[in-house]
Amino acid sequence: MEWNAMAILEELREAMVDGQAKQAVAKVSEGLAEGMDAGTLLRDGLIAGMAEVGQLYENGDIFVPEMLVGARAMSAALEVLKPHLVEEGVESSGKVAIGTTQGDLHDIGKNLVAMMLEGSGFEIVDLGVDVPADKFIEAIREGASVVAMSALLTTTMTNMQTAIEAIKEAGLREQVRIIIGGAPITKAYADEIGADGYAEDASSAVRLVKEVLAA
Ligand code: B1M
Repeated sequence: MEWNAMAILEELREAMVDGQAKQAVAKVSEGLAEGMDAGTLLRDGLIAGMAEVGQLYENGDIFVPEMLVGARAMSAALEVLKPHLVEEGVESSGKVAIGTTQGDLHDIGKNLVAMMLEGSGFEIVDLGVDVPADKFIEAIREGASVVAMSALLTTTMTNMQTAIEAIKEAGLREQVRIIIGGAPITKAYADEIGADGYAEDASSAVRLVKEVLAA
């Protein structure tokens, strides 16, 4: 990789850690103007920077407010990247309702998954964060053929199971595919709670939605 591209990625990571939204937007724009790949800016700049923020928090070197400004910087930079991450002009291939599970306010990963799915031609119903089971149920009744749930906390991942049970009780389980993801989630957990699949990141989520719809 060229020196300038490496410097941009380093400055992007620093912008995440320092919570500098303007700097993050400027560096993403600069990278794109230099011809850098949107995936590289996302993976080696934004996501790497966010991982560093998480590590600093875990070590007690920063606290929630710093984590929040880091997240704001990432969201601002993602808006600039969005048109470059998504392929335009694809016909709708199905309706996906996506949301962060009840009690959980983390939405960056969920938004990224939604963006990539949208860019791959799926119609997205974004239910937001802290989504209770009945919101997912309502979305299925309104035609969602896939429900994608995200959780970032070990304390909220169990609400995925609660939602799946509620969907079963509502008699809707057979007509929807349910997939899950988020940092603490594993394939084993997806199997345990009766989800149809697990995706590790946003691009595998796109593959997974295609797979479960074809099954
Ligand atoms: Co929070 N937080 N946080 N936080 N936060 C984590 C998750 C944590 C791991 C930090 C740490 O301790 N190292 C820790 C959880 C520990 C645990 O449960 N094991 C934690 C904690 C403890 C908390 C609070 C409890 C802190 C407090 O208040 N004491 C609190 C909880 C609030 C709540 O939700 N009720 C809290 C709050 C916050 C902020 C609000 C400050 C902010 C979120 C802002 C926002 O999202 N708008 C925040 C942040 C930013 C983080 C970290 C630093 C970064 C998360 C992130 O955005 N990552 C995080 C540490 C970390 O992850 N390293 C941390 C980038 C994002 C692109 O990755 O979300 O993993 P990710 O998404 C990936 C994949 O997981 C996957 O694809 C995405 C793209 O590749 N994926 C899916 C995600 N969802 C998917 C759905 C799918 C498929 C794939 O559907 C099929």
